[in-house]
Amino acid sequence: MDHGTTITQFIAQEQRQIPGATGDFTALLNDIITACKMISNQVNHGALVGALGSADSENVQGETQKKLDILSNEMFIQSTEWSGHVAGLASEEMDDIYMIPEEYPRGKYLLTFDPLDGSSNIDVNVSVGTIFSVLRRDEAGDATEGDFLQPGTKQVAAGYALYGPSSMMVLTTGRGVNGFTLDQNIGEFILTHPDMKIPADTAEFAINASNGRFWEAPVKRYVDECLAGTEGPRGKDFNMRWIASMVAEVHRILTRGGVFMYPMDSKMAAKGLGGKLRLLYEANPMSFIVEQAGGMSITGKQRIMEMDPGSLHQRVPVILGSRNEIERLQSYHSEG
Ligand code: AHM
Ligand code: MG
Repeated sequence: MDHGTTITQFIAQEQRQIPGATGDFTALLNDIITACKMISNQVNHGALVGALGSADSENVQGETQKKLDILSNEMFIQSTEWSGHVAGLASEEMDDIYMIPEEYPRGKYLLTFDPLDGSSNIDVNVSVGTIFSVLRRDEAGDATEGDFLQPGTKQVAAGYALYGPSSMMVLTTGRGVNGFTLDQNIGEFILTHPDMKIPADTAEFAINASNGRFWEAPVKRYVDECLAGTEGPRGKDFNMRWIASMVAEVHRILTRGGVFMYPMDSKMAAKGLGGKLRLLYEANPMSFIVEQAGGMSITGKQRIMEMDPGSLHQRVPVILGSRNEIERLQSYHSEG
């Protein structure tokens, strides 16, 4: 019986076309996939395995950690540290970079991840996800924090796992974007969404409107024009969504188009924050995926993937999605 193409087969076939590929990269992606299957399993079982609720601790950004944030982080480390493919790891849930233990060999890749994004949604059983990004490091030995501070254009691969009604993995290695659905019976991600493309036009946007009074003028103008509908300057009605789970929002945009915004606002500026979402393990991997699917991803004026990161947990404004809408938002930012 034909179960279709597994994600492992797909990656191996892709890598075979790259001259000089050693198989290290395929093996690293396999370890990441294993981590995501383990997290998917815990998320699916939820309260049955006592995984819900707060862990009574905070991460480096002062956010309360959920039990599943910590568990997912541990699963990611356990699945990837031993293999000899990574020189270091960095995660939303760890203050500093994670050094590979003495007993394991070091590899040529760096891995950044948000083990469970949107975790405020866990206890209410709404979709959450894992986001990851793979960078290269050419020197031997242990990684330093500085090695991770590469612009998003240097990413070798990026992806996310979405734990929703079905669990999915969406991946890019710079040759388009492909989506795989977890077949729980055989424990494999199967290619179900080949060559995903974001439609250039849309009539749907996503933003946390409760921050409206803090937005900058270009975002306020864009949203006001959408809300004005057929009578306004856009001449059409728009629909709005806010899941508060970036993986689920990006997945919707990859499936049917749309705009996602977590823009800069005066409330965050007053706290000295550069935005809500983190550059290295949220904004950059999502930008790589969105651009590979034909969309755009900017801070407002600037392409996110061209930013030079200043620190591991740096935050940035994020505006991404259907090309024609993001170009419009970019032009509003350049004017104002
Ligand atoms: P997290 O990494 O702590 O889960 O935060 C990131 C999440 C995104 O998935 C989502 O877009 C955003 O935070 C929601 O923020 P808000 O609660 O302000 O609407
Ligand atoms: Mg996150």
